[in-house]
Amino acid sequence: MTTTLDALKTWVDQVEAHTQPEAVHWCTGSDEEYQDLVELMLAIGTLRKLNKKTHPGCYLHLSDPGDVARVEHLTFVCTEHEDDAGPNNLWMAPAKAHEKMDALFSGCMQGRVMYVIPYCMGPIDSPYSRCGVEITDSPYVVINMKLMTRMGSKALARIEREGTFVRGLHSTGELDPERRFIVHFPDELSIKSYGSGYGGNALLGKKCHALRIASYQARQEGWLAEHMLIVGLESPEGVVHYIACAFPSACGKTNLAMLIPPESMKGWKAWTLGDDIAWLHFDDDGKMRAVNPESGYFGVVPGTNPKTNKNAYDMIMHDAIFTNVATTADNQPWWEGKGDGSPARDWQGRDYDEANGPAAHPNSRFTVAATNNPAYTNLADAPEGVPISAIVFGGRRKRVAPLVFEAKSWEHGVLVGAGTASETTAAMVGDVGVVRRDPMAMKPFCGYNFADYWAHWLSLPSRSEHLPRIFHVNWFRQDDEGNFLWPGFGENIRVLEWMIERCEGRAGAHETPIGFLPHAADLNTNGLDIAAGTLDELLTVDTQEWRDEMKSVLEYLETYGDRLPGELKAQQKIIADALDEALARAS
Ligand code: OXD
Ligand code: MN
Repeated sequence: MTTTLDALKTWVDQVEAHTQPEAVHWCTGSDEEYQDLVELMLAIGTLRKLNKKTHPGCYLHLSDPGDVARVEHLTFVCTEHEDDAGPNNLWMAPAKAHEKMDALFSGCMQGRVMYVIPYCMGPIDSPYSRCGVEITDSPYVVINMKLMTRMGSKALARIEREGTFVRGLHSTGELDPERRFIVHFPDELSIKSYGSGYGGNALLGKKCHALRIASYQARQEGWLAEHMLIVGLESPEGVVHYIACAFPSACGKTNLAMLIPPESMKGWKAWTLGDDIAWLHFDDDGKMRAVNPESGYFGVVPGTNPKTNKNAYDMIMHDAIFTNVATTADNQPWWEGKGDGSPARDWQGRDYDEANGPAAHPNSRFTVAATNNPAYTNLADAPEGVPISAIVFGGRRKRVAPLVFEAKSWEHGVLVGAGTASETTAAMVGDVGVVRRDPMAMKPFCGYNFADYWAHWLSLPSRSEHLPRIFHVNWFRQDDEGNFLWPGFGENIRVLEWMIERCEGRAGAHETPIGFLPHAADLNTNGLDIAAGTLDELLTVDTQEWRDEMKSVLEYLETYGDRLPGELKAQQKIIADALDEALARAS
């Protein structure tokens, strides 16, 4: 197989000449191709079959122990001017970056097969979708891309029709952290990634294309590429609202996207459209519509059990790839928080020994096609996407942020998004549990200067008169003893129900300096076992704490210097002044 598109053919030929693979394989995306690659990987030992009876079609991949997460400190955005990448990105001049990467790629595929993967991010026939081609020497990447994206012949046909595509070049190289870089050239719509086989670094359609490159493109074209799940909530009356939520990595996006309403919320249904990325476009009527560019999930495994996320638990019982989980004596996958069985071998393939730490890596992952999900809806493949009623920001905060509040306006909502903060998790290399600002949950993923990104968000009212309402949630508030105050998981639908009713103009709320909060009575707590005092605590905002938060947000925003949109500072001042007034009244 090859292509009729000269630009693609020329690029593939150049890469072949430069990396010198033993063979070139154009991926068709067929099931047979997937199976052949699985067999190849089983034969060379980079994939292991899991228990066929309990987990048919499931495989385990154990990665290099030094290659288990995204590497933000080795990820670069290479714009001509450093300021265009902004303080939120590491920057390298494009010419220097190409030179550095080309040296690494030189001859790196000798003795390996070079796979050419045409893929389409988004429904194959949607005007909102964008295509790319990833060249890689990793069969693991190919089989993951098969589950995660619409890849192969159909994508190639679209690329040949359109003539444009994002170029992603990847090699696992030597897996040497000293020779590992993930670099993006947004102006050229290209990505070069070397030295890592880990998902976010190697499956280039995901973070590299669908967020970093796409966010840059989206600004030019007037849409948004966001780190958001998309969930549809159907009320007992059959009305469906779609909500897009941005939470930082490993803060429960997958769980919320797949939530199962509790028994006591009779008649409610939830549909998963996406668990990680949303592309938000405007239709001809100015309505915001979302498509999920992906067609599968690359989710964090630990903590997944029938109580936390039954749909996920069920969907990974078959036809799933596990990366860096442990295994039981009878070769079933095992992880901390599975709630069943015990580990015999850990994620490095060693006999399990508690002294070596967790049996499954805290950032161990599953890869599955979206259609495995019992809450899959074929609207996930609808070219026109789904209309978005509400946008939700949130983070993992032990204190400060209440369970939920609604922004007073779009502009205020942009400030709320820009001020999002979370305690760090195992999804990225570095210390766990440190509070960091993660605006719109895009800190690791925005492909250009955050100041310009916020200006783009702030410009949207000029494109649409029907922008969604913006909310902020915090499922993770704790009491002084470190207990979570809110039960979370399926019960989160109660908070989403309040949002939906706000969108429909039905739910009560009271105005506070930080936004609109529900009274305890505005939340549907029928059948929920929660003490009145706990609910009050969840909905309490400590004025002084939020004043300090606003000061810290301002300090953060000011690191963006002159490019920071004045509107954002004006919004911060409105909130800070209102809090000062409340403090003065109280004293
Ligand atoms: C992810 C992440 O893998 O955000 O989705 O780290
Ligand atoms: Mn993510």
